[in-house]
Amino acid sequence: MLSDINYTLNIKDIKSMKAILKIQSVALKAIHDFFEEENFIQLLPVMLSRYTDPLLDGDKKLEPAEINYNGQKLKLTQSMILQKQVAIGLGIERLFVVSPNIRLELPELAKSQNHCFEFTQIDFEIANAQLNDIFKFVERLLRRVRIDVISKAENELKTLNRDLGEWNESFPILTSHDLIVEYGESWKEETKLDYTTPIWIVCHDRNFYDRVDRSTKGMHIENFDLYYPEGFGGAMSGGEREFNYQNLLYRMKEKEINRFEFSEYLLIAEKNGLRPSAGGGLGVERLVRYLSGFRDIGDVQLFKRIPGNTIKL
Ligand code: ASN
Repeated sequence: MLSDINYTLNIKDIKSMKAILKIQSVALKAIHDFFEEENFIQLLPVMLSRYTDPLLDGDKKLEPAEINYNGQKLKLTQSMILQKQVAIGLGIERLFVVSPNIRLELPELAKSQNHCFEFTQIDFEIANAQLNDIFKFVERLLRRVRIDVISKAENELKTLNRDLGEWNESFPILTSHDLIVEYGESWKEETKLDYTTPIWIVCHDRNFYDRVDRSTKGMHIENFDLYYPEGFGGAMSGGEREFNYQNLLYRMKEKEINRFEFSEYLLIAEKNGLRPSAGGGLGVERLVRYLSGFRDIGDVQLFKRIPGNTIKL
């Protein structure tokens, strides 16, 4: 019986799920079309590697999952940032990957309604780009997705009673410092970020690969998050990248990262194999959640991967 299957999968309403999946298909097609028109090369995802993005984003999670294969310990991808940097260094100047990530978030994060321990991101990187280039590019990309969804998934939006509203031409830019002053340290609680248009939030002390500008007074970190309007929360993160060997070593030390775990990456950097670039990763499930107007990320995954939940299939 279909109703029994729905029960097993925790799908509340198959009609809504089909509408969500149609919206997701239109969004993915718009993203692919846009990247192709903008002369990006699509790389295939990597799922296992010697080391992966250590993340350092403040969310509590377990160590990256590891498997033993042929006498090697390999980690499941948390993000392809390091591979993106190396590919840029090889001269692939504009690239994107539809990249599955495994992040073993602690069960308590289920209540954030914002995290899946397995999800997909559209990870992209542009050689010689700076934050402003990325902002303009993503604003155009998301506008394209929005327009395509409104025109090609009109019926599905109606089924879900979802009105995507209007957006500003360019999205406002705030700093994490502004938000701490306004809301305190817990500014990330998305309900507080209830703007009518997406917003950029810059300068997060996060990862060793984020470029730090020490030329201005204090320390400015050239990275960003993008938040959706209406309190739908985080859309993507990214930044300008550190590519200089000495700076990378310095940042790893600052972040208490064991440099020896990243030996090949650092060797490439030491041989001047990395180049300036910037990019980011757009979470597909979070995009679909926003487009279809659901609050809980689990509601838009056909096969849910919510922290702490028992996997049914
Ligand atoms: N994809 C992100 C980036 O490009 C990294 C991440 O997902 N942690 O910066």
